Amino acid sequence: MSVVYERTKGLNQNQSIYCPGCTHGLEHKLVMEVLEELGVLDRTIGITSVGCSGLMFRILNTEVVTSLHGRAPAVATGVKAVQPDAIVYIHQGDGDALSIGMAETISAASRGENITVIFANNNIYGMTGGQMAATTMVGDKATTCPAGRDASLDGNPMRACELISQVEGAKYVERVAVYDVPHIIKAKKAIKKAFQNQIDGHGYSFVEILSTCPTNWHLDPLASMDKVKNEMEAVYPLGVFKDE
Ligand SMILES: Cc1ncc(C[n+]2csc(CCOP(=O)(O)OP(=O)(O)O)c2C)c(N)n1
Ligand code: SF4
Repeated sequence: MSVVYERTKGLNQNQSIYCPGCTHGLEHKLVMEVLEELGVLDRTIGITSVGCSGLMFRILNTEVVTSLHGRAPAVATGVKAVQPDAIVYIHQGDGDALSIGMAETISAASRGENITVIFANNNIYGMTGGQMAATTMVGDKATTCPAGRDASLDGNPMRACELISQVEGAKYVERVAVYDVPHIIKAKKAIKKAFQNQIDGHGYSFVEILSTCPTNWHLDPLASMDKVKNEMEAVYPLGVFKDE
């Protein structure tokens, strides 16, 4: 009998650290499969942000460096500088990348750092219990906007790909989703391209993945996937924003 599917060597045997229906785990799996297919698992260093995915070191078989909230781009820059042969990537949430870490995100893109960013946009601060994030959509409820985000009071949601694609140093910027198999396949292709760019020395690549947080959205896993498809995609359109 031939083997048609195997667990990627990039994931260890530990139980998932995420809530049921959270897409962080699926995103790690895609990243690890890509790194294994590219043959670079043993020279990859992941940089965690602060947020739920900050615990990714528990389930990954790659090296992982933990950084302070919002500071993953600076840590990734330093790691790449001292280990230029390492494949360095960041997995960070929207609170980390676009709120406390916005300056770092834009600066790393502007410098054209040869790193890969996997940006999980789940519309909310997950780890700390569901506060409004820079990405929270107008009308969506969070603990800090219980009546729903009001643009006149709280500002408008920030669109990462639209912003970062305007930054000169950014080379590849794409937004993907993972709510069904065709989209998962597309997301994996984008992730692979982002890592291939780094291997080829092309510079800064940014992949935004529309993600779920069933726990703080107060939805079950299937309804969460539907929300991404029916609501998030309208505010955050999928596609390639830059490919130089
Ligand atoms: C300097 C600092 N400020 C605030 C916090 C609290 N904090 C921890 S995680 C987090 C937000 C995480 O949200 P996000 O980046 O969207 O990731 P998620 O948990 O949703 O994956 C905040 C505000 C902190 N750890 N450090
Ligand atoms: S709180 Fe949200 S982001 Fe964090 S693990 Fe649970 S579902 Fe995922």
